[in-house]
Amino acid sequence: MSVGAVMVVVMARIRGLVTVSVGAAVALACLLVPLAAGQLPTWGADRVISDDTPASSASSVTLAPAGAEVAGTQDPWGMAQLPDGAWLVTSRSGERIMHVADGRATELSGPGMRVIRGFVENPPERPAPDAQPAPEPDPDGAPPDPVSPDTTSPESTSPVPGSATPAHPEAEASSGDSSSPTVPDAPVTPPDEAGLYGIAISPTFAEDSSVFLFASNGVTSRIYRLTLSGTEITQARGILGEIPAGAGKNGGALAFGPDSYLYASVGDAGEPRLAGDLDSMNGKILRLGADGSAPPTNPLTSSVIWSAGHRNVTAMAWNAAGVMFAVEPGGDYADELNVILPGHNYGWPDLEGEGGASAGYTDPAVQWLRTDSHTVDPAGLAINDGALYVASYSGERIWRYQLTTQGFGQVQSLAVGQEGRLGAISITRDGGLAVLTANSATRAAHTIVEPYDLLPVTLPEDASDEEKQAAQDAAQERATLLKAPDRIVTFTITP
Ligand SMILES: [Ca+2]
Repeated sequence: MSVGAVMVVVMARIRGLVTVSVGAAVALACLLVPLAAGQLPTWGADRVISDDTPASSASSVTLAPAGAEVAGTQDPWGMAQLPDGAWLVTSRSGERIMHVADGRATELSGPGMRVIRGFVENPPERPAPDAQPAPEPDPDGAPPDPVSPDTTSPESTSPVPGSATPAHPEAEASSGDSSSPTVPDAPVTPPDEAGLYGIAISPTFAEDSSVFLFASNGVTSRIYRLTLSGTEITQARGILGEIPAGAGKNGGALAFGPDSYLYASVGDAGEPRLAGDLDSMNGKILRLGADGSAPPTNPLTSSVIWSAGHRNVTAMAWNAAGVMFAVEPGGDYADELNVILPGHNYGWPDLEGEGGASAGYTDPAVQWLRTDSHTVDPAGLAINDGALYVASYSGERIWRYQLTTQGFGQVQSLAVGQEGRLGAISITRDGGLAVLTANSATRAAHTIVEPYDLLPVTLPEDASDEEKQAAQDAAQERATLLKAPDRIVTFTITP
C-alpha cells in the first residue's frame, strides 16, 4: 500500500540544534502534517540533518529481496554483523546467541556462555517493595527536574547512578568445561522478560574480538563484554551492573556511536517515575566506555547517563553527520522517534509525544499516535544514505523516512506484511538492509492494534466462490508465514 493512499498523521516539531537551558526552553511552532502525497513534513531549515544529503532530492526506493537465512532460534531480539559478514543473533527467552553464516546457524558455546546463563537463570531476591519508598507526588504536578546542562557543573553533588559499578568479579570466566550441551529453546512464555537482548560488535573487533551483550534476569540487567573465538565465547566480563529490571520494559538496545562509545537503552522496568530520576539508570539512554566507565564528556559527572525521560527505547542509530536518533513505543498515546541530545529529558512519564517544551522536555521529532490504526510500534532503527528505516513490530513493515538537510523528506511504507513482525534492522556491509523477523517473539505487549491493511478480510454475503477461495488462501498464506522460523532477510535498496 502506498503511503499516499492513507492519511498518516505525524507531527513534526521544528527546532534548532541549540542546546537550551531548562528555564529558557523555547516553545517552537509545531506542524500537524497529514502525510499524503505531496505533503511532506519537514523540520526547520536550521535543523541540519545530514551534511552530505542534497536538500532537494525527493527519492523513493524499492526493496528487492536479496536473501534470507534462518536465525536458528526462537524469540530473536538482537542482531549484529561481524566484519566477516556473519551475523550474531540473540534469542531473548531462549538464552542463546546464534552465529549465522552461509546458510548455517550455530549456537555459540564456551565458558563465557555459561557465565551469561548463570546470570540470567539465577535472579537475586527482588527487593522488598518498601525498600525504596516512592517519593510523594508533587501536588502541583510539576515535572521532575530534567537532565539539564546545568547539572554538568562539577559542584553538582547529587549521587551519581550508574557510575560504572562493576558486575560481580565472578562474571569473568576463561576456563572450564567447554562441552556445552545443546539447550533447546525454552518454551516461549511472556510473563518474565529475562534473557538476552541487544548485541553490538566492538569497533575494534579485529584487534580485540570483543562483542557486547545486554542480558537480564528479570530483577537486574548487566552489560557484558564477550571475547569471541569462532563460535566460542571464551570470556564474559560484566562491565556494567546491576541495572534494576522488571517483568517488562527493560530496554536492552546496544549500539556503538560514531564516537566509539557504547550506548545502551534501559527501560523504566515498570516504574515510570524512575525515568526522570537521575539517581536511577532506568528510563535512560546510557553512554559508556568499553570497560563500563563513564566518559568524561557525559552530561553528568561520573555518570553513564546520556539522556533521560525514556519509557523503553528499542533501537538507536546515527546519521552520516553524527546526529543520534532513537525510537521507542509509547504507553497508550504515541510512539516516538527522537533526536537524542546529551543531557536532555524526553518527557516520560509526564507526557508521551510532543507538548513538553514549556516544561523543559525535548519533544519527539516524529510521533506516531497509537490511538489510530497506523501505529508504527518501532522495534528497529537503521540509517543509510540519508534515509532512516524503522522496522515495525505490529505494523509488519519497514518505514523509510528520507532525511534531507531540511529534515524529513519522502516517507514510504515498504515490505508490508511480507515477513510478518519485524524486529532489529541493520545496514549491511554492502549497503543493503537486513531485518530480523520476530514472529516467534513474545513481545505481545507491543501489539496494540492490528495494522489496518492486514486485518482479515470480511467478505460480503454474496461473495463468489472464487472470492471466498482467495480469502481462504490468503489467510492460509499468512498463517504459514507467521509460523515459519524467524529469519534474517536482506534487501538491496534500489532507487
Ligand atoms: Ca517523549
